[in-house]
Amino acid sequence: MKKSVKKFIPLSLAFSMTIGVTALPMVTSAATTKDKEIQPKITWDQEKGIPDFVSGKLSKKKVKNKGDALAFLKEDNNLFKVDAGEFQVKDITTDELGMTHYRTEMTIDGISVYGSDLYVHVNKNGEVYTVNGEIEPKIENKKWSKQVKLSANEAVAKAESYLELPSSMSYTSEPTSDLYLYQDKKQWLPVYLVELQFLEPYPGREFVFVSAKDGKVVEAYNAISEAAATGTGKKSDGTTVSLNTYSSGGQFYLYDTTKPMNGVIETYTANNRTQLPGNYVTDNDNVFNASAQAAAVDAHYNAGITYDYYYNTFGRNSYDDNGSSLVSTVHYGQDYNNAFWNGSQMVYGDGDGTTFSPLSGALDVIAHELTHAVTESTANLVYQNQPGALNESMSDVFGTIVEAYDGDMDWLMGEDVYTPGTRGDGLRSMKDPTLYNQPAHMNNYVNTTADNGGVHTNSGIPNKAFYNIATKIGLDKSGKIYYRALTTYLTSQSDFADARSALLQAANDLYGESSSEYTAVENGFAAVGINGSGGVGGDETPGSDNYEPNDNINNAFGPLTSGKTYQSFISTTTDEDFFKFNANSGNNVRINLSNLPDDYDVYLYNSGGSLVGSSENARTRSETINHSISQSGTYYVLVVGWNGANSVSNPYHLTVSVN
Ligand code: D38
Ligand code: ZN
Repeated sequence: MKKSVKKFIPLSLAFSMTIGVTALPMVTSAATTKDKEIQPKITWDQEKGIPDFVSGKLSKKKVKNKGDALAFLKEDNNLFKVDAGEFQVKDITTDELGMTHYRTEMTIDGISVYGSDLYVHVNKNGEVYTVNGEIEPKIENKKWSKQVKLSANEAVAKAESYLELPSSMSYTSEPTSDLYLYQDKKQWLPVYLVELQFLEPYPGREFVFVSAKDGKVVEAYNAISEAAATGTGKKSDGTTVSLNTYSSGGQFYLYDTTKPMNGVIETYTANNRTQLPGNYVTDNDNVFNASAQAAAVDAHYNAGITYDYYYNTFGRNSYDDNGSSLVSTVHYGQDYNNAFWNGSQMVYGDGDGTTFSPLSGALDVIAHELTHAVTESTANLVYQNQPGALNESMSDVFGTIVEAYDGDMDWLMGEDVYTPGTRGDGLRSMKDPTLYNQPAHMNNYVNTTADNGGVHTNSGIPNKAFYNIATKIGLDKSGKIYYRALTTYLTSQSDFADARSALLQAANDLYGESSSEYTAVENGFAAVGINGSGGVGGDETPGSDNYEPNDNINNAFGPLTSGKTYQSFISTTTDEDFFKFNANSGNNVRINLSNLPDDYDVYLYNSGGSLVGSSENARTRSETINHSISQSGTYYVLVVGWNGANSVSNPYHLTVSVN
């Protein structure tokens, strides 16, 4: 509430500005000719047009007790005099200066007026020297209590259903429900002010104003955010860090409300069980230094750093860029040697103490998990085969970058928690994936059905490409290029070749096609055997099918460049390869299929999907179709093995010439 600066105001003026408050002959008489120079000082509540702080010699009679104080308000006081209702003394204190303070509340028809606290302050001599607070001068004096139709308990039930709280609530203190007169959109009405304190399903100190007339909620707010606190925590590495916490009911929680999020960063413990999210991690004195708290401190602190990285670097507000809560649970299961993102939150095991120490102790692990969430809400790379390995690689890439953002640069993943008894090792290496049984080149791509098609294995190939790039242009620029590719160009089915294209496009956008950054991406991928297959007519990669999936007319690869030779594979008995090209009416098209390892055939379809040409020579004889185009449009070429013919070792050569 805006208040004017404290200043002397002649009483006549005070009087004229006082609306709805009876005049003050008494105060004038209190300032008798004898002490005329002592004018009361008045500050004003400008919204209500009434004084809210008045100091001076205000009382005529001595005020010795509660009754005198009320009598003063009723008879002597004119500045704060109300037309309706009366005052009740709620509290009396006497301080070390010998002054007595009567805290009163305005009531009408026995109902307290919400927010109408008025203090009467009495000095050692029994003189009222200050009156301050808020009154409501404009309420009608009527039988408000007649309008009350709900009981206090019914109001609690209305508040609970308004907040959609579960039926089995456990309150941290007994709900209260008190009747007040309350102004809602200029209308006065009796309400129950219901206060509910709880920790689940979210930390709440909810104040709900329920109309006592009809049970409607007229106002509600959660006061818990006022409990934000700053504590300290001891991490598993022994360092002490500052933590954003909050206090409630005499306890402190790993609950961070300080970020510009819609949600919060909150950390739970599963208490070595597997129920998620588990229970809040609490502490009595906001110093989270017990050894059993270290895993939670690590998770909470590291989630904050990862949030900061994405927010400060890219303006990304949490994993979904919508400020959603970052929820972590530690002490998941028993001796659990892993960590994961479950689609809604991060989960960390304690490890068995030999293979792993508690996994939240590693910032790269936390950034890895959180990046799975970022990927899920952006490119949404499916967690299988090449897209799955790319998904893994993105998590390792940002695991590395976020750890470096925190001042700890290395090329290993999980080294801070993996095999606590062995120094210098990790789970994966970006620099040399082969150290941990990962391929570092397409020549060694692992075809497997295990681990969703080897997502944690083949990630070594794009990881090594990242290493190649980052060692040329640095982590900052690499992070920008990778983030842009992840959030702007990659899609759910993107494979390694698509990642190359996406990263090249991102590098082009940010630094230009002739920049050293662009070249670094090109060379970084070429060195692991991922060349320009995404670009039409580029070099082919031995042993890999660069144009898959092109198994039907709708995902045909192309448009092909006229006259260029494309190498690819019919890799299974049922594989079919579609390509497309554009041609105009009057063009002559020549399709050549050669270098055949087996009996392959070729077919030509028009844009309507009708067969317009074919070549079905026996055995490994080359195939040729000549066709003159009568209608402009997209045409489709189908390469297929006769009777299941295929080869994963020898690529066919396809050339389409449009003249
Ligand atoms: C090694 C050993 C034992 C267990 C594991 C690995 C051993 O050497 O004996 C299991 N494990 C843990 C991890 N990877 N495999 C580490 C984490 C870290 C580095 C992020 C990891 N977790 C997977 C992920 O987030 O991708 O990579 C968890 C995937 C779970 C999907 N169901
Ligand atoms: Zn992962």
